[in-house]
Amino acid sequence: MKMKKYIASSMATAMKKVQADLGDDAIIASSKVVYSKGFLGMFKKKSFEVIAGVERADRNEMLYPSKPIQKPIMLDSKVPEDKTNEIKQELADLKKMMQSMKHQSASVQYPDELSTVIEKLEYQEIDPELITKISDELFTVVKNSKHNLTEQEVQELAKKQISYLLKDLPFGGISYQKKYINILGPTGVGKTTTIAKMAAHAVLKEKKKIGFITTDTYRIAAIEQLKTYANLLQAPVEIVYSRADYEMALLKFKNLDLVFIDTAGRNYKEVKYIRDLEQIIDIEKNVENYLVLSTTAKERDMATIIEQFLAFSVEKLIFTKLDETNTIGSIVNLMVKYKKGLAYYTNGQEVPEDIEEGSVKNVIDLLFQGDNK
Ligand SMILES: Nc1nc2c(ncn2[C@@H]2O[C@H](COP(=O)(O)OP(=O)(O)O)[C@@H](O)[C@H]2O)c(=O)[nH]1
Ligand SMILES: [Mg+2]
Repeated sequence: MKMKKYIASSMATAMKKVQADLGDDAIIASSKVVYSKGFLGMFKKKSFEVIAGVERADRNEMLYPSKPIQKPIMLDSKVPEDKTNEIKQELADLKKMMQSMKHQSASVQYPDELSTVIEKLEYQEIDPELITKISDELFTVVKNSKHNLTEQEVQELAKKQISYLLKDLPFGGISYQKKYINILGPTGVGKTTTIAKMAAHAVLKEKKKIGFITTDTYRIAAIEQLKTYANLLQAPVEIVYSRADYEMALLKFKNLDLVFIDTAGRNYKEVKYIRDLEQIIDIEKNVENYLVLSTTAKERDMATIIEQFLAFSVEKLIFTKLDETNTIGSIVNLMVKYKKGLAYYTNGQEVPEDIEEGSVKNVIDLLFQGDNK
């Protein structure tokens, strides 16, 4: 069977093309949404691609099919019995796909200048509910505007909407009001590297006398890594295996301005252990807790981690590895959902330079990056 590709701006148009070209006996081999590359991944165009063909008694084609055909859906009514279940499954899948596209196709009704902005937010994987909220607001403004708004003007309005969502959350790094900086988060997200960046700033810019405590004693390499950074900054390190060690460390560091605590939240038990340790120092008065998350993780998994650490008074999050991803909607989604602020984001492995303090402006610039360049 010869297969042909049909591309159109909507699935319905693609199907019409197939029907006009091949008639009612057409077999759909596959259908999908495709995105054109666009500039810096921002100005992508969405289209629908359908691969279809008609059954012909072409022996060579049957023996040497040009392409493998994935479970075809028959459009004619003469369907063999044993295919019924398969088709039912296909239809269920198709229904699911149509449902997931419902929101997207709704945005097609919006004027072009609005759709482009909405597509950018979709590309960044901003929560569909938030997008609906933002686009409804924008649509009202566009509709009631006396003159036709440019895409740039609509985008500025979208930025204002997002600023509004973030307006009550805390932003920015260490306050230097509290002595202990407790860095929480799962292994591998970049806690130790981020601590080194924060600590370097505290020493070099703020001229603070600092020390490090690590409770991450699981891997020798992790201890050595912290020691290396501490040596560079000529700061002491205490390795804590027990509650007694911990109390001793606090005592040793009584004359320091700032103490960074590197933890290892590997599982629930460990979280409890750190929580127990935290009881020793006066939590409310002396500790700033930061939870570190990697933007390369799935949003659902990041949410689970935030929930795991809800017992701690974490006000602000730190997002790492922005250099390894193009989509940062999860930062906005999680901040809004859990009402957490943004202390820092990091964008590379270089210590101390690859770190920025969080601000509403920074988040918005990251979301719309690629514009104005
Ligand atoms: N690309 C990239 N890598 C990072 C960043 N921050 C940390 N890393 C790397 O992630 C790995 C784990 O970092 P580490 O600080 O040991 O994580 P920890 O286990 O949470 O303490 C190391 O290879 C770091 O160099 C970042 O912002 N971008
Ligand atoms: Mg570490």
